[in-house]
Amino acid sequence: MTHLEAFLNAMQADAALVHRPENLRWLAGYTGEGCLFISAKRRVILTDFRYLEEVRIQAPDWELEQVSGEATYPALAAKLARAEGAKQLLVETDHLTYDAYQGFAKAMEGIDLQPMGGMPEKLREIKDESELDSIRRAAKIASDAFVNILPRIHTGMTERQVQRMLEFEMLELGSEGVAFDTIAASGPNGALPHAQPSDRVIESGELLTLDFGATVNGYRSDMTRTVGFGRVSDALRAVYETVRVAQQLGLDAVAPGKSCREIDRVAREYIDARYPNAFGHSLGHGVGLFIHEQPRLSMNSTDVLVPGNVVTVEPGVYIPGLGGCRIEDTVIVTEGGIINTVDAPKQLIEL
Ligand SMILES: [Mn+2]
Repeated sequence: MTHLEAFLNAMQADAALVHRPENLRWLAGYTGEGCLFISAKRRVILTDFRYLEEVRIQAPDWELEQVSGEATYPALAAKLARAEGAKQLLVETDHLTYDAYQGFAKAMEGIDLQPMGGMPEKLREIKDESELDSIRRAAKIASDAFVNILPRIHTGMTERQVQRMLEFEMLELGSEGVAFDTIAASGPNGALPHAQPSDRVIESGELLTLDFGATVNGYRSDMTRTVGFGRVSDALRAVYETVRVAQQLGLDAVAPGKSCREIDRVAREYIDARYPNAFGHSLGHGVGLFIHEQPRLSMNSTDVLVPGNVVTVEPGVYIPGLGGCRIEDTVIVTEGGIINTVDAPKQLIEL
């Protein structure tokens, strides 16, 4: 079944208007601007002059409606909805701005605009072979980039210098761009789970947490490694070892049919017993066209893993004043277990 067929099967309305760029790519293979109008009979890309050629090349099976002058997005979408006799139209209310929504609502008086809800997100949870291939290629680029720069990073460099080196290496290896803002957090900055790289100079005895990913065909990868510099203290070494074991426990727990909450619990209990209140985020998340997708490995998830899911396993320990450590892999759930897309080393490296 194609993504579009799955979408039509799940669509509880006469028609839908899709705006998220990632969903345009997922449904139509189209990477330009604009939106999609989808009904049982019509599949239409609405866009402007700049993208007409992209539509013809990337989505030859789709009809095209050109936005221009009076023919605005709301006017064209309303024309299509009325021509189809649509009574309800799904829209991404969690993506459209208030003003954009008002524009469509005004043009479509008499048509019931309804939230699309989590429908496309739910469908995107299960990746097909071509999506998995892109994610694996992105993960390999990131892993290789990390291994390649290890001999070149050293004390005296700033976090931002390491960030630039890592990102440049991923681009050199074929990444379309970074999957998200790279995190490079050294010393006490490691206690901030989402620290922004700064001009702080890395010193001997410190840990450096690198959280980064590459992008291939719009699909992202996600990995984190923490490395040491010089001789790392016993306190930091113990933090590292706790996270490493917790991450392995989490990986070992991932399998089809397993509850996401249970997987989170296994890693969390191990850390909580040693460092109470030091692991405050969830264990992992889905990865795909978005860096954060469903399903989530978290305390309040009700999801159960199925083959085709792609999730991260990323426990961490964060101790204000001392520092922190996180280790993360992205794994594919298969019929028989998992495929780990990340193959970079996980023992404590002291540079
Ligand atoms: Mn992550």
